[in-house]
Amino acid sequence: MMKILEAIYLISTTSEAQFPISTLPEVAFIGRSNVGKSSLLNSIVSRKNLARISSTPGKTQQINFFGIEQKWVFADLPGFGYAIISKEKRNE
Ligand SMILES: Nc1nc2c(ncn2[C@@H]2O[C@H](COP(=O)(O)OP(=O)(O)O)[C@@H](O)[C@H]2O)c(=O)[nH]1
Ligand SMILES: [Mg+2]
Repeated sequence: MMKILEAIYLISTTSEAQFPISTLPEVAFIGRSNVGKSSLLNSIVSRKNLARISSTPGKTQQINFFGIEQKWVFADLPGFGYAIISKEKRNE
């Protein structure tokens, strides 16, 4: 497998206006809370804690964007499911 050499944190946001503007292919990591989305992202880029992982569901509450070798954008999404957070926050 190809080794990814550069992975940089771009922004965390829930506002579409702040999403990175790019024509690069974007990979979204989506799925239920706590299934290992962030761990998978870290594993792909060989970094332990680029995307924050947690044993508590619902820790990721924004979309976290990462630039990968100026070739791709990875988007780590909050899980849907059983996070204990306010309704307002969830709707965001
Ligand atoms: N046993 C096991 N645990 C994992 C695996 N991947 C992630 N985890 C654990 O599952 C929990 C949730 O992982 P995380 O990547 O934060 O999930 P996310 O909420 O989908 O982003 C953490 O405690 C991880 O250490 C795996 O492949 N096997
Ligand atoms: Mg996560």
